[in-house]
Amino acid sequence: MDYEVIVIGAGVAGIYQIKRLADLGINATVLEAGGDLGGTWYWNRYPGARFDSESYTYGYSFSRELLDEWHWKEKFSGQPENLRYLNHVADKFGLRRFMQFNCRVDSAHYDEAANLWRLRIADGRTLTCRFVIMTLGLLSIPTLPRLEGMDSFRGRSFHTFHWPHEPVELAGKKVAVIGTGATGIQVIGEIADKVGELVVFQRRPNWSAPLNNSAISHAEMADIRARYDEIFATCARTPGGFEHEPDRRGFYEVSREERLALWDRLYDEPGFGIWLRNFREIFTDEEANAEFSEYIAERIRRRVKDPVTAEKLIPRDHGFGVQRVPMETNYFEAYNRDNVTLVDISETPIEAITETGLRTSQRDYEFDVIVYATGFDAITGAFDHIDIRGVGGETLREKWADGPSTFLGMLIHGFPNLLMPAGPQSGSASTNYPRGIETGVNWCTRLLEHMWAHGHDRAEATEAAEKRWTEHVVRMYAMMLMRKAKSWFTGYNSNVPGHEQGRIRYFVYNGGAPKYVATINDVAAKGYEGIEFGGAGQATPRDLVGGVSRAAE
Ligand code: NA7
Repeated sequence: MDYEVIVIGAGVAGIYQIKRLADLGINATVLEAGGDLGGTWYWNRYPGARFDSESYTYGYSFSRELLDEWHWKEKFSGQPENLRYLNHVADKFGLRRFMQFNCRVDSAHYDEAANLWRLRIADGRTLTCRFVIMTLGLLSIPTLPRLEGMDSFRGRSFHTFHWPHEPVELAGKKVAVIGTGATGIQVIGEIADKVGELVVFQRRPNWSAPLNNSAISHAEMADIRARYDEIFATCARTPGGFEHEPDRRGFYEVSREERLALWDRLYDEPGFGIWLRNFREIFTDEEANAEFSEYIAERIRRRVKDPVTAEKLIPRDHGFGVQRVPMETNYFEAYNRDNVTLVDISETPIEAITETGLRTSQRDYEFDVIVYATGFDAITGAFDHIDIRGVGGETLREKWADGPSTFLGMLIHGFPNLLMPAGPQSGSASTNYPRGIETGVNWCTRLLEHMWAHGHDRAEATEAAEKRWTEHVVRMYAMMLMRKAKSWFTGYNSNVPGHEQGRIRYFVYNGGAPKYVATINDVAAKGYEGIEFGGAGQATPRDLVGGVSRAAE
């Protein structure tokens, strides 16, 4: 066997996972498809890419020294700085030597007789391991529209995820942006005043609100450092894993004036407060949601000068917050500029990409650059891209064809020794990712330690436990207005075969971080109820699991 553990993916989760394994002296490696570490922050280099989480709640919490030495320069830090941070973490803890880059895993097959996983790498190698840990990212498979002529365009075109590493000259250029999700909204706000001409092709508008970013001074950072314990404790007790706590007053218990006062305040505050500090009924009660959505619509009307454009930017098919809320900087003001045009492609669809631009049902456009901000094959897409086979050759792709089923979002019946610290239906999928990721990695690592301590060499979620968890996840959707929205939260993607119909996929756990953590801790405390173990009953000798591999040596 080549490794005791192979981790797939060197993003925020993979970096922390290998740190934990390295500390334990386990023979482990990380395989990463990209040319370097960083995951989301390695790939998404488009202008305007930044956190929507407060930077200091996004960073790792596991090392006091790291917390004490890192200065987040902005409340919502941008991609270059975020990538620098992840590199700093990897270098500080000597993790790079466990990582293999440009290493795409094509398949992972469980060999029942030998009780090991056999991974085929795109470079032709086969690697074996006892445990495989999937830290693949929830939004790591970008999806492009299926439009005629896409290869014929003679200018430059790319998905935001594949934004080139070298600077892209935009000054004076005619630029198209297709898509107005969180990504499109970041790009548009950032480039509107830098390009010659910008045409935004919008299929459905999204509700969004100001990010209200600002710099963090040395004095402010010193204050944040002094409060880190308190900050992480707050994140741990809020449903979203942020500092933002919902307003516990009942929506209907306070007057309309009090509601407006709260909303006026939240609109000017930084970050997701407008979403997560709001009344809880916004997520569950149609009327409450409609009243708040109308409040935000008024804000849009006040910011966008042309009333026709303003109305086009106001969503009609869903209420505020039932899809992931994009946070914006100068987004609505972009449409007040003479060089920016909004094209509603629900009225005039794109018919084809041409050699010189694109054609809608109404007219031809010429562009130098076409930016596809068209989203991702979310949550399960990265799993579907690897040929994963478990017991009896069952493929995960088939098993999850109608949506994922998991135990705690971390194990899958029929796929022993495969762990997902931040998998579909886990607590991290709907919360401030790194907070959920640390929880998931710690839990998976503890499970492995438990197994090594007891000489277990096989762990598999029982069918009953998986069914129970999945039904629990499904039941929680019943309360959420989110179930009605066509968004990646529920598995909708018009560019992925089988995902166009808006049939709900129960992707995320909606019970909130505290309940999730309590549940998984309880499972562990009860001796991993719901997991069947195989193997001896005495500790695995250290030399069988140890001797951490140093890929780069
Ligand atoms: P999203 O939120 O899935 O947004 C994708 C956008 O692209 C959305 O406006 C889509 O319109 C649009 N889209 C997708 N396919 C097409 C085609 N074929 N034609 C026209 N328009 C299209 O992805 P993002 O990258 O913005 O955000 C993903 C997450 O990244 C975000 O939530 C954060 O967590 C970070 P639609 O609404 O489907 O009509």
